[in-house]
Amino acid sequence: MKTRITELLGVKYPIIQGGMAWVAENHLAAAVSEAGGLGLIGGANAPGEVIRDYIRKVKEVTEKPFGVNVMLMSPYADDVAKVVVEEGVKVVTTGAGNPEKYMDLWKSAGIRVIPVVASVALAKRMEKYGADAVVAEGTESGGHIGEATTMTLVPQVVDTVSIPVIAAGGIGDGRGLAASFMLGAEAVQMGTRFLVAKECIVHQNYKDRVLKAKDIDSSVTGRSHGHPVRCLRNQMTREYVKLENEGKSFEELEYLTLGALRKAVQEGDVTMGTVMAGQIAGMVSKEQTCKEIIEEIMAQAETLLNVGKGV
Ligand code: TUI
Repeated sequence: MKTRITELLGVKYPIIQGGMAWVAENHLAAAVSEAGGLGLIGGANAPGEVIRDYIRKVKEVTEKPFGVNVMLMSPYADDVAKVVVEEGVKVVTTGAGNPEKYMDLWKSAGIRVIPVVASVALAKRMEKYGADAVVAEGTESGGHIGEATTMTLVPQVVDTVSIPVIAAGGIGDGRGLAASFMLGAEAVQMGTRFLVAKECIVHQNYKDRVLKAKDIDSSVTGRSHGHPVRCLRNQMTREYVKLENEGKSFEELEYLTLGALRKAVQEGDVTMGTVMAGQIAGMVSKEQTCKEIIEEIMAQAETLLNVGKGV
């Protein structure tokens, strides 16, 4: 299934793994890339040197292309932005902000730059600033989210820009990939399905929570503060949303989320930790290797897309 994205990135399959904070480290990124997708290291809130170490570790185990996601709200974003250039990373995606100030630096280093956008306006602006492609991420996603759904955002971005569009948010199987292609996307980005990959280092409690999740098990914290984050419902989200509804400020609620993602990912605290996952969690029901996940999705999507061609 060749598209402008598989050509641009030099990958076999049009599948990109989301650069999930604390989750997408060297093991997951390397496994996805080895399996023919594009693995991403999630920059998250980590210092540049931590990301440098991950980059070197991925290079030790695969010669396939991989990328780094720069989380723009991170206090270390400037630092990570330089590290990707120094380490010769080929692909950078960005999240949770506008990466304009880094575009010249990255483009002159020959990096393929793919901002994640949650609106048509930002997609248009990114194209103007030289982005090679955009990820149009719907509100079904886990983590930091925008308002528009994938179904509405992707075709509107496709209609607006000429660069290729990657769909994200609520995609977890071959049907999601095929549907994204119908909307005009040329690849998909998936996070939640890779959370339960055998190579993914998240705590087993986190994986089990995702595997047991039902369709309506996610909740959005921080809407009233302009920092909406989708995660699976637990004691933390219930307390957060209750206090938010009582009008508590972002600063007053920070104690609930500080370090909470690390608590869930590393310590397996799925009661008071932040269990970021997308709405597709209800459909993720088995642990597989990255290779199994990617090959299963591709086989299913190819069958579905060929039906339309009368094969
Ligand atoms: O970035 C993500 N998802 C993330 S980042 C993250 S780490 C985090 N942890 C706790 C609190 C906050 C973040 C977890 N998940 N997805 C890409 C994404 N970008 N979704 C939405 C956006 C976005 C939203 C508004 C991008 C740009 C934007 O506006 C920029 C502008 O200036 O217009």
